[in-house]
Amino acid sequence: MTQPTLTLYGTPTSGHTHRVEALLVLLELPYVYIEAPAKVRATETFRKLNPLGQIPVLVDQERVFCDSGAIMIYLVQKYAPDSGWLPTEPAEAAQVYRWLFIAAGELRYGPAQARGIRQLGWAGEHVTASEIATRLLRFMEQHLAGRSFLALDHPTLADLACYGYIAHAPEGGISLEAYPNIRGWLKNVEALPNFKLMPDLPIP
Ligand SMILES: N[C@@H](CCC(=O)N[C@@H](CS)C(=O)NCC(=O)O)C(=O)O
Repeated sequence: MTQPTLTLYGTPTSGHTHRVEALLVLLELPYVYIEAPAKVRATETFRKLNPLGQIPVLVDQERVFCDSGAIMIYLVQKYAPDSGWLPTEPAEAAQVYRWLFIAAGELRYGPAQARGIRQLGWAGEHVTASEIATRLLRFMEQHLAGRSFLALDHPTLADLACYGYIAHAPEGGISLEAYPNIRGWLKNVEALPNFKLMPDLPIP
């Protein structure tokens, strides 16, 4: 297969960007990275790529892909369909999709929101985000009992989608101290060969 020409727009502190970048690295797909902080996202040029003004955005040749979950699914289906990151068997795939939707729901409005409020100037109530985070973390803790990875017995997009904002939850004042299964799962993800870490922000 010819090497793809992929361009990723993102920022280093964005967990949404991180999950896509981690996948690109794990799949050994070469890419160009363009940093797109708020100033860049407000430009007409960027809004042509994503009218929502959000990162990540992936451009593959002339085609533009938005939304981290959609981008990850696209990358696996196009470049690594047999890799196991997104199984084709429907019941297995559903287990992975479940976590992609949790990543866009409870994870985004819980741990990610709390970190955004504390670190990045996002608007919102920390107490509300904290409640959503606690509910999610309690569920994940019991779900991960006896499991190494979130969706299946091997790593999938589910793990990449959830890793960043869980690993960096303490930066938003959400402690992982009470969740040993979650901390074990984070180590399993970090131990994947070639796994790209997300840079730390100071813990408040
Ligand atoms: N559903 C989107 C959400 C992405 C998202 O919220 N990105 C944030 C940065 S982490 C962003 O671009 N926020 C700017 C904005 O919403 O105006 C995805 O999964 O890619």
